[in-house]
Amino acid sequence: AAEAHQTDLMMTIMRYVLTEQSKNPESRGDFTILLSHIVFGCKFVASAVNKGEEQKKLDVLSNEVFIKALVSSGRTCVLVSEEDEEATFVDPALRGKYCVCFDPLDGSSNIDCGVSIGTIFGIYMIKDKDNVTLEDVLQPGKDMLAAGYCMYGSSCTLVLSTGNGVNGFTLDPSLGEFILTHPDIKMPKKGKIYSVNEGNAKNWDKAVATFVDKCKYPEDGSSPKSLRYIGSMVADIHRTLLYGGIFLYPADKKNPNGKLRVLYEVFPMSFLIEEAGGQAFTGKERALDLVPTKIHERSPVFLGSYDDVEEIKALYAEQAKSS
Ligand code: P6P
Repeated sequence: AAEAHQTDLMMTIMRYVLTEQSKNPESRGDFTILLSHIVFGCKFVASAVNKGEEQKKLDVLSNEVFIKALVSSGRTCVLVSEEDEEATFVDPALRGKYCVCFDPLDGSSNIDCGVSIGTIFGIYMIKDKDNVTLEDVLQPGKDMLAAGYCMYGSSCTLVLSTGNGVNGFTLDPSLGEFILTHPDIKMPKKGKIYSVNEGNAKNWDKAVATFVDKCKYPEDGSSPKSLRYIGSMVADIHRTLLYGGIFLYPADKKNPNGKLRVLYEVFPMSFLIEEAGGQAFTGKERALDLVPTKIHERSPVFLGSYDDVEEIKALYAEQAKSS
């Protein structure tokens, strides 16, 4: 008991990652170093958001901070950012073995009204260190090694998975440390919430329209689901992870590929949702099986509690048969 007392120090995100690293004896700590630079970027953005910087400056500032932090980590070789039209190929002298796809400040249009926004990131291992190409970031989401988001709201919460479940860490500003507050997040198998922009209902396909109708007018006499839609993906997904339910950003007649970006919105969130026991579906296939061809391509996405996504999959299967 005395020993336990000695070591029972609070779990910080870096101690957690080091514990994970120690499970792979051959690991040289590169991933831990990469993650420490991502954590630095999140702390920097958290303080800038709290200073109430105006949106335009914050968008550019957060992108610069993450690009500089990732390059200077010496552990990356290709970076894809929502803010940059082209991928960043790291100078060979500073090259490492990881690729990072990220949205430095997703939902930033919500800053001025105080709605939570966030950084979303996904991490891949490059295929061939001596031949670094765009192919290294056009891998299917299932090949990601890790993914996470940092939500900047009333508190700053970093949610991370390195492939062994999902853990949430809350920034303690007095310590400047992310402390484990949500260990091993697991989603309810079925939820009572659906999350979609109903303003697009006019343009939905039959499967989505039927699914949403069933949420509002259940045929089995159960009570209707609640609609919760914040319009900031990190906030909507954080609630979905903790409370369950389903988040939908469907294709519609105007946007056949939906709105959300594959590499740094759909893939990282799908990775987390699956690690927490849920599912992520594009309307055609498992989201993480998608093989992107362009770094800013979009995809429709339905993600959340396992049973809820099963229902939309069944409706798309029916729609495919009758089309
Ligand atoms: P809509 C924010 O602009 C964003 O990229 C995501 O964070 C969010 O889920 C989505 O767009 C909201 O889109 O069309 O409902 O406003």
